[in-house]
Amino acid sequence: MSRARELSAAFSLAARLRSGEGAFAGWVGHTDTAFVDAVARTPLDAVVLDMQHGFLDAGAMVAGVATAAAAGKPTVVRVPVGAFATASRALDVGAAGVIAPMIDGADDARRFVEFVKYPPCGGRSWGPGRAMALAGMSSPAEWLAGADGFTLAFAMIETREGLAAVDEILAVEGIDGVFVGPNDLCIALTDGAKVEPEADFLDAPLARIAASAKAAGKVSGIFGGSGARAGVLRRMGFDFVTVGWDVGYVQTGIAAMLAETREVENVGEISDGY
Ligand code: 3PY
Ligand code: MG
Repeated sequence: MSRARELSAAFSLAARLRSGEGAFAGWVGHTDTAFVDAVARTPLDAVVLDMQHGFLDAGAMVAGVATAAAAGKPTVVRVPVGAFATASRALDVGAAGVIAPMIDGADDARRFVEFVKYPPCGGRSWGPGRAMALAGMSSPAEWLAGADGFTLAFAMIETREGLAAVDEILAVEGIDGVFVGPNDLCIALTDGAKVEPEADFLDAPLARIAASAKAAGKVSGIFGGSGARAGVLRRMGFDFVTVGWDVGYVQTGIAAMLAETREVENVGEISDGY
């Protein structure tokens, strides 16, 4: 039996993305594990826990990873800018991947790898007890031999410098893929004039990033602000696409329900005396 098949579903993401199957993930910045559980128990393939702009501290991240794993879903943790030690910690407690924001070049990428890949590729410190438990693995030797392969290190491309250096970043050993932040990329490319993550002028650079990752034999991810946009981004060639975000799920759900409510209220479809 292959190592990938011995792992629990919480660690299935790397193999899935490398096979070209692609994955859609939910996006959670809130701390409540009941909310993480609700997102994990949808048909989405994975859950991103956002420690950069979301509200999760280390405790909420640990609980969120465990909650999604219990629902059979992998988590990818986005850490704050430069918080590479937090990325190590997320992997130690069972995240299937980590996203480092604002990576501007190969030097930033190598510093990130130093924290999230074991020697000889990086200098990740040993302490994966919780991750091994969630993976259903008891042999430290087996974990050491396999972990770099089944956990994903994503470098975020969301600055002018990062975009210009995307091939060098992808060439860094230990970087498994890039993840695009289209909001910041739009701000950067318009010198602060616009935050329009779905603007047409972004399509060419986005398609180029996805193609560069494929050419490098690595995976590409991106933040998709809506269901429709996520579909477009997947078609554009991205492997790992997030779909909306938690507050958006509540707001769009309520807006859709209220629209239904108003329609029925106005046409009087319910003939039960009201
Ligand atoms: C961006 O679009 O800049 C992101 O970081 C996604 O959250
Ligand atoms: Mg960003």
